[in-house]
Amino acid sequence: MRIDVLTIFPDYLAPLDLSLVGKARRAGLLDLAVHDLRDWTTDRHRTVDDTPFGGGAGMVMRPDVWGVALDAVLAGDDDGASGDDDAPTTVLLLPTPTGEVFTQRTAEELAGADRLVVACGRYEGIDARVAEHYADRVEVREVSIGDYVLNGGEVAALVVIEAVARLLPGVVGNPESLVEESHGAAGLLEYPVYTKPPEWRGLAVPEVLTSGHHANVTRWRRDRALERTAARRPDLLARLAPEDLDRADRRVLAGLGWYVGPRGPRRAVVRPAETDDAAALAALAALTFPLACPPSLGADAVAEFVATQLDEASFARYLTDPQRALHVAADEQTGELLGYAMVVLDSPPPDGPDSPDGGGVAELSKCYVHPDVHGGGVAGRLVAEAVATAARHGQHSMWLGTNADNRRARRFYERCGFAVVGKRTFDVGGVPNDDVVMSTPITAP
Ligand code: JD8
Repeated sequence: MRIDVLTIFPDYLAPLDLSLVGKARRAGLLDLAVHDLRDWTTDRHRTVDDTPFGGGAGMVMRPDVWGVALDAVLAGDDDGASGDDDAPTTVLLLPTPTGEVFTQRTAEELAGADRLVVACGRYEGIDARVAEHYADRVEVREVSIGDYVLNGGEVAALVVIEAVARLLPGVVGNPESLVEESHGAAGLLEYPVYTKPPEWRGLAVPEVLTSGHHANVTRWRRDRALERTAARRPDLLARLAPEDLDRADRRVLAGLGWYVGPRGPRRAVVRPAETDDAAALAALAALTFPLACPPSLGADAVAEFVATQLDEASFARYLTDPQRALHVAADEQTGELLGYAMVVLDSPPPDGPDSPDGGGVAELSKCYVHPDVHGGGVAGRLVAEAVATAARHGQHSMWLGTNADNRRARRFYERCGFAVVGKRTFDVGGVPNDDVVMSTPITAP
Protein backbone atom coordinates (compact mmCIF):
# COMPACT_ATOMS: atom_id res chain seq x y z
CA MET A 1 0.00 0.00 0.00
CA ARG A 2 1.11 3.57 -0.73
CA ILE A 3 0.27 6.29 1.81
CA ASP A 4 0.94 9.99 1.27
CA VAL A 5 0.44 12.46 4.11
CA LEU A 6 0.21 16.21 3.51
CA THR A 7 0.68 18.50 6.50
CA ILE A 8 2.24 21.81 7.58
CA PHE A 9 3.87 19.87 10.48
CA PRO A 10 5.71 16.93 8.82
CA ASP A 11 7.64 16.18 12.04
CA TYR A 12 4.32 15.28 13.68
CA LEU A 13 4.38 12.07 11.63
CA ALA A 14 7.89 11.07 12.77
CA PRO A 15 6.45 8.33 15.06
CA LEU A 16 5.65 6.41 11.86
CA ASP A 17 9.37 5.67 11.55
CA LEU A 18 9.15 3.63 14.75
CA SER A 19 7.92 0.19 15.78
CA LEU A 20 5.82 -2.01 13.54
CA VAL A 21 4.98 0.69 10.98
CA GLY A 22 8.63 1.75 10.72
CA LYS A 23 9.66 -1.91 10.31
CA ALA A 24 6.98 -2.43 7.65
CA ARG A 25 8.24 0.60 5.72
CA ARG A 26 11.82 -0.66 5.85
CA ALA A 27 10.58 -4.11 4.76
CA GLY A 28 8.79 -2.57 1.78
CA LEU A 29 5.40 -3.73 3.05
CA LEU A 30 4.29 -0.13 3.21
CA ASP A 31 5.36 2.84 1.10
CA LEU A 32 4.69 5.97 3.17
CA ALA A 33 5.67 9.53 2.24
CA VAL A 34 5.13 12.71 4.26
CA HIS A 35 4.90 16.00 2.42
CA ASP A 36 5.07 19.60 3.68
CA LEU A 37 2.04 21.43 2.28
CA ARG A 38 4.00 24.69 2.24
CA ASP A 39 6.16 23.17 -0.54
CA TRP A 40 3.23 24.00 -2.84
CA THR A 41 2.87 27.61 -1.77
CA THR A 42 4.18 30.31 -4.06
CA ASP A 43 4.33 33.44 -1.81
CA ARG A 44 7.29 34.56 0.28
CA HIS A 45 5.40 33.78 3.50
CA ARG A 46 4.42 30.31 2.25
CA THR A 47 0.79 31.15 3.20
CA VAL A 48 -1.68 28.26 3.50
CA ASP A 49 -4.57 30.01 5.29
CA ASP A 50 -6.85 33.01 5.13
CA THR A 51 -9.77 34.58 6.95
CA PRO A 52 -13.12 32.72 6.89
CA PHE A 53 -15.82 33.90 4.52
CA GLY A 54 -18.85 34.80 6.64
CA GLY A 55 -16.63 35.98 9.47
CA GLY A 56 -15.84 34.18 12.70
CA ALA A 57 -12.76 33.33 14.71
CA GLY A 58 -9.62 31.73 13.38
CA MET A 59 -8.34 31.04 9.88
CA VAL A 60 -9.28 28.56 7.16
CA MET A 61 -6.86 26.62 4.98
CA ARG A 62 -6.88 27.79 1.35
CA PRO A 63 -8.33 25.48 -1.35
CA ASP A 64 -5.93 26.62 -4.03
CA VAL A 65 -2.84 25.55 -2.08
CA TRP A 66 -4.43 22.20 -1.25
CA GLY A 67 -5.51 21.84 -4.90
CA VAL A 68 -2.01 22.23 -6.30
CA ALA A 69 -0.56 19.95 -3.63
CA LEU A 70 -3.16 17.19 -4.01
CA ASP A 71 -3.02 17.35 -7.81
CA ALA A 72 0.73 16.79 -7.58
CA VAL A 73 0.46 13.93 -5.10
CA LEU A 74 -2.44 12.32 -6.93
CA ALA A 75 -0.86 12.73 -10.33
CA GLY A 76 -1.37 9.56 -12.43
CA ASP A 77 -4.14 8.49 -10.11
CA ASP A 78 -7.59 8.69 -11.73
CA ASP A 79 -9.20 5.48 -10.60
CA GLY A 80 -12.57 7.12 -10.34
CA ALA A 81 -12.50 8.88 -13.67
CA SER A 82 -11.39 6.00 -15.92
CA GLY A 83 -14.19 3.75 -14.56
CA ASP A 84 -11.97 0.77 -15.32
CA ASP A 85 -12.50 -1.29 -12.24
CA ASP A 86 -8.98 -2.75 -11.90
CA ALA A 87 -7.52 0.71 -11.69
CA PRO A 88 -5.73 1.17 -8.31
CA THR A 89 -8.18 2.31 -5.63
CA THR A 90 -7.17 5.58 -4.02
CA VAL A 91 -8.85 7.10 -0.98
CA LEU A 92 -8.44 10.78 -0.08
CA LEU A 93 -8.74 10.79 3.70
CA LEU A 94 -9.67 14.03 5.47
CA PRO A 95 -9.49 13.84 9.27
CA THR A 96 -12.11 16.25 10.72
CA PRO A 97 -14.17 16.37 13.92
CA THR A 98 -17.22 16.50 11.62
CA GLY A 99 -16.39 13.18 9.90
CA GLU A 100 -17.86 9.67 10.17
CA VAL A 101 -16.48 7.96 13.28
CA PHE A 102 -13.36 5.97 12.45
CA THR A 103 -13.74 2.34 13.63
CA GLN A 104 -12.02 -0.99 13.12
CA ARG A 105 -14.51 -1.57 10.34
CA THR A 106 -13.26 1.67 8.65
CA ALA A 107 -9.66 0.52 9.12
CA GLU A 108 -10.48 -2.83 7.48
CA GLU A 109 -12.13 -1.06 4.53
CA LEU A 110 -9.19 1.35 4.07
CA ALA A 111 -6.71 -1.55 4.30
CA GLY A 112 -8.35 -2.84 1.13
CA ALA A 113 -7.35 0.27 -0.85
CA ASP A 114 -4.18 0.50 -2.92
CA ARG A 115 -3.45 4.01 -1.89
CA LEU A 116 -4.34 6.48 0.86
CA VAL A 117 -3.73 10.24 0.63
CA VAL A 118 -4.18 11.85 4.03
CA ALA A 119 -4.78 15.62 4.12
CA CYS A 120 -4.07 16.97 7.61
CA GLY A 121 -5.84 20.27 8.27
CA ARG A 122 -5.03 22.91 10.88
CA TYR A 123 -6.60 26.20 12.01
CA GLU A 124 -10.39 26.01 11.68
CA GLY A 125 -10.08 23.35 8.97
CA ILE A 126 -9.74 23.05 5.20
CA ASP A 127 -11.98 24.98 2.75
CA ALA A 128 -14.96 22.66 2.14
CA ARG A 129 -14.56 22.85 -1.66
CA VAL A 130 -11.46 20.63 -1.52
CA ALA A 131 -13.45 17.53 -0.49
CA GLU A 132 -16.19 18.46 -2.95
CA HIS A 133 -13.71 18.94 -5.81
CA TYR A 134 -11.99 15.55 -5.48
CA ALA A 135 -15.14 13.53 -4.79
CA ASP A 136 -15.63 12.67 -8.47
CA ARG A 137 -11.99 11.80 -8.94
CA VAL A 138 -11.17 9.56 -5.96
CA GLU A 139 -13.08 8.13 -2.98
CA VAL A 140 -13.15 10.90 -0.36
CA ARG A 141 -13.63 9.85 3.31
CA GLU A 142 -14.00 12.51 6.03
CA VAL A 143 -13.34 10.68 9.29
CA SER A 144 -13.21 11.59 12.97
CA ILE A 145 -11.25 9.52 15.48
CA GLY A 146 -13.56 10.46 18.30
CA ASP A 147 -15.89 12.97 19.93
CA TYR A 148 -13.27 15.37 21.25
CA VAL A 149 -11.53 18.33 19.59
CA LEU A 150 -7.89 18.23 18.48
CA ASN A 151 -5.88 21.12 17.06
CA GLY A 152 -5.31 19.49 13.71
CA GLY A 153 -5.49 16.32 11.64
CA GLU A 154 -1.99 14.98 12.31
CA VAL A 155 -2.78 13.00 15.45
CA ALA A 156 -5.76 11.47 13.65
CA ALA A 157 -3.51 10.62 10.70
CA LEU A 158 -1.17 8.75 13.08
CA VAL A 159 -4.13 6.83 14.50
CA VAL A 160 -5.59 5.93 11.12
CA ILE A 161 -2.27 4.95 9.54
CA GLU A 162 -1.28 2.68 12.45
CA ALA A 163 -4.74 1.04 12.53
CA VAL A 164 -4.65 0.44 8.75
CA ALA A 165 -0.97 -0.50 8.41
CA ARG A 166 -1.14 -3.28 11.04
CA LEU A 167 -3.86 -4.96 8.94
CA LEU A 168 -1.63 -5.13 5.87
CA PRO A 169 -0.23 -8.59 5.03
CA GLY A 170 3.03 -9.34 6.84
CA VAL A 171 3.02 -6.26 9.10
CA VAL A 172 1.83 -8.01 12.28
CA GLY A 173 4.05 -11.07 12.93
CA ASN A 174 1.25 -13.45 13.87
CA PRO A 175 -1.97 -12.55 12.01
CA GLU A 176 -3.75 -14.90 14.45
CA SER A 177 -3.43 -12.20 17.11
CA LEU A 178 -5.54 -9.90 14.95
CA VAL A 179 -8.51 -12.26 15.29
CA GLU A 180 -9.25 -12.09 19.01
CA GLU A 181 -8.65 -8.37 19.36
CA SER A 182 -11.12 -5.91 20.76
CA HIS A 183 -13.37 -4.60 18.01
CA GLY A 184 -12.23 -7.57 15.97
CA ALA A 185 -14.50 -10.11 14.27
CA ALA A 186 -15.86 -11.37 17.63
CA GLY A 187 -17.20 -7.88 18.31
CA LEU A 188 -16.21 -8.16 21.98
CA LEU A 189 -13.63 -6.31 24.05
CA GLU A 190 -10.52 -8.35 24.79
CA TYR A 191 -10.15 -10.47 27.92
CA PRO A 192 -7.56 -9.42 30.52
CA VAL A 193 -4.00 -10.62 29.84
CA TYR A 194 -1.28 -11.70 32.28
CA THR A 195 2.40 -12.72 32.20
CA LYS A 196 5.21 -13.49 34.69
CA PRO A 197 5.62 -13.17 37.64
CA PRO A 198 2.62 -15.36 38.68
CA GLU A 199 2.45 -13.31 41.90
CA TRP A 200 2.96 -9.52 41.85
CA ARG A 201 2.47 -7.17 44.79
CA GLY A 202 0.10 -9.69 46.32
CA LEU A 203 -1.88 -10.04 43.10
CA ALA A 204 -1.99 -13.54 41.62
CA VAL A 205 -2.63 -14.59 38.04
CA PRO A 206 -6.04 -16.35 37.74
CA GLU A 207 -5.36 -20.05 38.35
CA VAL A 208 -7.18 -21.24 35.25
CA LEU A 209 -4.50 -19.51 33.14
CA THR A 210 -1.75 -21.70 34.58
CA SER A 211 -3.92 -24.85 34.63
CA GLY A 212 -2.97 -25.94 31.12
CA HIS A 213 -6.66 -26.79 30.62
CA HIS A 214 -7.13 -25.09 27.24
CA ALA A 215 -10.91 -25.46 27.08
CA ASN A 216 -11.28 -23.89 30.53
CA VAL A 217 -8.88 -21.10 29.55
CA THR A 218 -10.86 -20.42 26.40
CA ARG A 219 -14.15 -20.37 28.35
CA TRP A 220 -12.68 -18.13 31.09
CA ARG A 221 -11.41 -15.67 28.49
CA ARG A 222 -14.76 -15.63 26.68
CA ASP A 223 -16.60 -14.97 29.96
CA ARG A 224 -14.25 -12.13 30.85
CA ALA A 225 -14.66 -10.63 27.37
CA LEU A 226 -18.46 -10.79 27.73
CA GLU A 227 -18.30 -9.23 31.20
CA ARG A 228 -15.99 -6.42 30.11
CA THR A 229 -18.05 -5.65 27.05
CA ALA A 230 -21.30 -5.64 29.03
CA ALA A 231 -19.75 -3.31 31.63
CA ARG A 232 -17.77 -0.97 29.39
CA ARG A 233 -19.34 -1.15 25.92
CA PRO A 234 -22.95 -2.31 26.14
CA ASP A 235 -23.44 -0.76 22.70
CA LEU A 236 -21.05 -3.35 21.24
CA LEU A 237 -22.79 -6.21 23.06
CA ALA A 238 -26.17 -5.17 21.68
CA ARG A 239 -24.73 -5.51 18.16
CA LEU A 240 -23.84 -9.20 18.53
CA ALA A 241 -25.89 -11.68 16.49
CA PRO A 242 -27.90 -14.22 18.53
CA GLU A 243 -26.40 -17.09 16.51
CA ASP A 244 -22.93 -16.06 17.70
CA LEU A 245 -23.86 -16.68 21.33
CA ASP A 246 -23.90 -20.24 22.66
CA ARG A 247 -25.67 -21.54 25.78
CA ALA A 248 -22.66 -20.79 28.00
CA ASP A 249 -22.48 -17.23 26.64
CA ARG A 250 -26.20 -16.78 27.34
CA ARG A 251 -25.77 -18.06 30.89
CA VAL A 252 -22.98 -15.52 31.50
CA LEU A 253 -25.04 -12.72 29.94
CA ALA A 254 -28.10 -13.69 31.98
CA GLY A 255 -25.96 -13.40 35.10
CA LEU A 256 -25.07 -9.89 33.92
CA GLY A 257 -28.73 -8.93 33.45
CA TRP A 258 -28.84 -9.48 29.68
CA TYR A 259 -31.11 -11.75 27.63
CA VAL A 260 -30.58 -12.75 24.03
CA GLY A 261 -33.53 -11.75 21.87
CA PRO A 262 -34.10 -12.16 18.12
CA ARG A 263 -32.17 -8.93 17.51
CA GLY A 264 -29.28 -9.90 19.82
CA PRO A 265 -28.36 -9.21 23.47
CA ARG A 266 -30.54 -6.75 25.32
CA ARG A 267 -30.72 -5.77 28.94
CA ALA A 268 -33.67 -7.28 30.78
CA VAL A 269 -34.99 -6.03 34.06
CA VAL A 270 -36.88 -8.32 36.44
CA ARG A 271 -39.29 -6.35 38.57
CA PRO A 272 -42.44 -6.85 40.66
CA ALA A 273 -45.50 -6.77 38.41
CA GLU A 274 -47.75 -3.73 38.73
CA THR A 275 -51.51 -3.53 38.37
CA ASP A 276 -51.22 -1.87 34.97
CA ASP A 277 -49.29 -4.90 33.72
CA ALA A 278 -52.54 -6.94 33.69
CA ALA A 279 -53.25 -6.53 29.97
CA ALA A 280 -49.67 -7.22 28.85
CA LEU A 281 -49.52 -10.20 31.21
CA ALA A 282 -52.74 -11.65 29.78
CA ALA A 283 -51.36 -11.20 26.24
CA LEU A 284 -48.07 -12.91 27.15
CA ALA A 285 -49.92 -15.69 29.01
CA ALA A 286 -52.22 -16.33 26.03
CA LEU A 287 -49.11 -16.63 23.83
CA THR A 288 -46.97 -18.78 26.14
CA PHE A 289 -49.40 -21.13 27.97
CA PRO A 290 -50.44 -23.06 24.82
CA LEU A 291 -46.73 -23.62 24.00
CA ALA A 292 -46.28 -25.46 27.31
CA CYS A 293 -49.31 -27.71 26.78
CA PRO A 294 -48.92 -31.25 25.44
CA PRO A 295 -49.95 -31.51 21.76
CA SER A 296 -52.55 -34.08 22.87
CA LEU A 297 -54.45 -31.35 24.71
CA GLY A 298 -57.21 -29.99 22.53
CA ALA A 299 -57.19 -26.32 21.50
CA ASP A 300 -60.67 -25.77 23.03
CA ALA A 301 -59.52 -26.93 26.44
CA VAL A 302 -56.47 -24.67 26.17
CA ALA A 303 -58.57 -21.74 25.01
CA GLU A 304 -61.01 -22.35 27.86
CA PHE A 305 -58.17 -22.26 30.36
CA VAL A 306 -56.67 -19.11 28.83
CA ALA A 307 -60.05 -17.37 28.77
CA THR A 308 -60.92 -18.21 32.38
CA GLN A 309 -57.54 -18.36 34.21
CA LEU A 310 -55.22 -16.14 32.15
CA ASP A 311 -57.43 -13.31 31.01
CA GLU A 312 -56.85 -9.67 31.96
CA ALA A 313 -59.48 -9.78 34.72
CA SER A 314 -57.79 -12.84 36.26
CA PHE A 315 -54.42 -11.11 36.25
CA ALA A 316 -55.97 -7.99 37.75
CA ARG A 317 -57.20 -10.26 40.55
CA TYR A 318 -53.85 -12.02 40.96
CA LEU A 319 -52.04 -8.64 41.08
CA THR A 320 -54.16 -7.40 44.00
CA ASP A 321 -54.19 -10.72 45.91
CA PRO A 322 -51.86 -10.39 48.96
CA GLN A 323 -51.24 -14.16 48.89
CA ARG A 324 -49.73 -13.87 45.40
CA ALA A 325 -46.49 -12.30 44.21
CA LEU A 326 -45.96 -11.73 40.50
CA HIS A 327 -42.70 -10.71 38.80
CA VAL A 328 -42.15 -9.79 35.19
CA ALA A 329 -39.01 -9.68 33.03
CA ALA A 330 -39.03 -6.75 30.60
CA ASP A 331 -36.72 -5.33 27.96
CA GLU A 332 -34.90 -2.44 29.66
CA GLN A 333 -35.28 -0.17 26.64
CA THR A 334 -38.70 -1.08 25.21
CA GLY A 335 -40.40 -2.27 28.41
CA GLU A 336 -41.76 -5.17 26.34
CA LEU A 337 -42.66 -8.08 28.65
CA LEU A 338 -40.40 -11.08 28.09
CA GLY A 339 -41.66 -13.38 30.83
CA TYR A 340 -43.53 -13.62 34.11
CA ALA A 341 -43.75 -15.75 37.23
CA MET A 342 -46.40 -16.01 39.94
CA VAL A 343 -45.88 -17.34 43.46
CA VAL A 344 -48.76 -18.31 45.74
CA LEU A 345 -47.69 -18.06 49.38
CA ASP A 346 -48.69 -20.69 51.96
CA SER A 347 -50.15 -22.97 49.29
CA PRO A 348 -49.04 -26.57 49.89
CA PRO A 349 -49.19 -29.13 47.05
CA PRO A 350 -52.49 -31.06 46.65
CA ASP A 351 -51.51 -34.24 48.44
CA GLY A 352 -48.29 -32.95 49.93
CA PRO A 353 -47.22 -33.49 53.55
CA ASP A 354 -49.38 -31.34 55.82
CA SER A 355 -47.24 -28.62 57.35
CA PRO A 356 -48.45 -27.70 60.86
CA ASP A 357 -49.88 -24.35 59.85
CA GLY A 358 -50.15 -25.34 56.19
CA GLY A 359 -47.91 -22.40 55.97
CA GLY A 360 -44.45 -21.85 54.71
CA VAL A 361 -44.93 -23.82 51.51
CA ALA A 362 -45.07 -21.63 48.43
CA GLU A 363 -46.32 -22.66 45.01
CA LEU A 364 -44.58 -21.47 41.87
CA SER A 365 -47.88 -21.38 40.09
CA LYS A 366 -46.74 -19.88 36.81
CA CYS A 367 -43.43 -19.28 35.06
CA TYR A 368 -43.58 -18.49 31.35
CA VAL A 369 -41.16 -16.84 28.95
CA HIS A 370 -41.71 -15.46 25.45
CA PRO A 371 -40.52 -18.06 22.90
CA ASP A 372 -38.14 -15.50 21.31
CA VAL A 373 -36.03 -15.41 24.45
CA HIS A 374 -36.05 -19.11 25.37
CA GLY A 375 -32.53 -20.14 26.47
CA GLY A 376 -31.70 -16.47 27.07
CA GLY A 377 -31.52 -16.82 30.85
CA VAL A 378 -34.76 -14.91 31.54
CA ALA A 379 -36.67 -17.83 33.11
CA GLY A 380 -33.79 -18.54 35.46
CA ARG A 381 -33.87 -14.96 36.73
CA LEU A 382 -37.64 -15.09 37.22
CA VAL A 383 -37.42 -18.31 39.26
CA ALA A 384 -34.56 -16.86 41.31
CA GLU A 385 -36.68 -13.78 42.05
CA ALA A 386 -39.71 -15.95 42.90
CA VAL A 387 -37.67 -18.04 45.36
CA ALA A 388 -36.13 -14.92 46.92
CA THR A 389 -39.61 -13.40 47.33
CA ALA A 390 -40.93 -16.58 48.95
CA ALA A 391 -37.94 -16.56 51.29
CA ARG A 392 -38.64 -12.95 52.25
CA HIS A 393 -42.19 -14.12 53.14
CA GLY A 394 -40.79 -16.81 55.42
CA GLN A 395 -41.57 -19.70 53.12
CA HIS A 396 -39.33 -22.75 53.66
CA SER A 397 -39.99 -24.62 50.44
CA MET A 398 -41.42 -24.08 47.01
CA TRP A 399 -43.19 -26.52 44.73
CA LEU A 400 -44.53 -26.46 41.23
CA GLY A 401 -46.40 -28.68 38.86
CA THR A 402 -45.31 -29.13 35.24
CA ASN A 403 -46.53 -31.48 32.57
CA ALA A 404 -44.89 -34.85 33.02
CA ASP A 405 -43.99 -34.96 29.31
CA ASN A 406 -42.46 -31.50 29.22
CA ARG A 407 -38.82 -32.67 29.31
CA ARG A 408 -37.44 -29.18 28.55
CA ALA A 409 -39.31 -27.63 31.50
CA ARG A 410 -38.37 -30.48 33.85
CA ARG A 411 -34.65 -30.12 32.91
CA PHE A 412 -34.87 -26.37 33.43
CA TYR A 413 -36.43 -26.70 36.92
CA GLU A 414 -33.86 -29.36 37.84
CA ARG A 415 -31.15 -26.83 36.88
CA CYS A 416 -32.94 -24.38 39.25
CA GLY A 417 -32.67 -26.89 42.12
CA PHE A 418 -36.14 -28.45 41.99
CA ALA A 419 -36.59 -32.22 42.22
CA VAL A 420 -39.56 -34.41 41.43
CA VAL A 421 -41.39 -35.28 44.66
CA GLY A 422 -44.73 -36.46 43.37
CA LYS A 423 -47.39 -36.06 40.77
CA ARG A 424 -50.75 -34.33 40.40
CA THR A 425 -53.59 -34.05 37.96
CA PHE A 426 -53.88 -30.59 36.46
CA ASP A 427 -57.22 -29.62 34.96
CA VAL A 428 -57.02 -27.60 31.76
CA GLY A 429 -60.39 -26.57 30.44
CA GLY A 430 -61.96 -29.66 32.00
CA VAL A 431 -59.28 -32.03 30.68
CA PRO A 432 -57.10 -33.74 33.35
CA ASN A 433 -53.32 -33.62 32.67
CA ASP A 434 -50.56 -35.61 34.35
CA ASP A 435 -48.14 -33.25 36.02
CA VAL A 436 -45.03 -34.07 38.02
CA VAL A 437 -44.73 -32.13 41.27
CA MET A 438 -41.24 -30.73 41.81
CA SER A 439 -40.03 -29.06 45.00
CA THR A 440 -37.01 -27.18 46.33
CA PRO A 441 -36.12 -26.18 49.87
CA ILE A 442 -35.83 -22.44 50.51
CA THR A 443 -33.06 -21.19 52.75
CA ALA A 444 -33.98 -18.16 54.81
CA PRO A 445 -32.61 -14.89 53.34
C1 JD8 B 1 -8.71 17.91 11.72
C2 JD8 B 1 -8.25 21.49 12.19
C3 JD8 B 1 -8.86 21.91 14.56
C4 JD8 B 1 -11.32 21.69 14.57
C5 JD8 B 1 -11.56 24.33 15.52
C6 JD8 B 1 -9.92 23.21 16.84
C7 JD8 B 1 -10.23 14.24 13.81
N1 JD8 B 1 -11.57 13.60 16.38
C8 JD8 B 1 -11.06 14.84 16.03
N2 JD8 B 1 -11.11 15.92 16.79
N3 JD8 B 1 -10.53 16.97 16.15
C9 JD8 B 1 -10.11 16.55 14.96
C10 JD8 B 1 -9.51 17.48 13.95
C11 JD8 B 1 -9.36 18.83 14.32
C12 JD8 B 1 -8.88 19.69 13.35
C13 JD8 B 1 -8.56 19.26 12.06
C14 JD8 B 1 -9.20 17.03 12.67
C15 JD8 B 1 -8.17 20.40 11.34
N4 JD8 B 1 -8.66 21.05 13.40
C16 JD8 B 1 -10.19 22.63 14.47
C17 JD8 B 1 -12.63 22.40 14.48
C18 JD8 B 1 -12.71 23.41 15.62
N5 JD8 B 1 -10.25 23.66 15.51
C19 JD8 B 1 -10.43 15.17 14.83
N6 JD8 B 1 -10.08 13.44 13.03
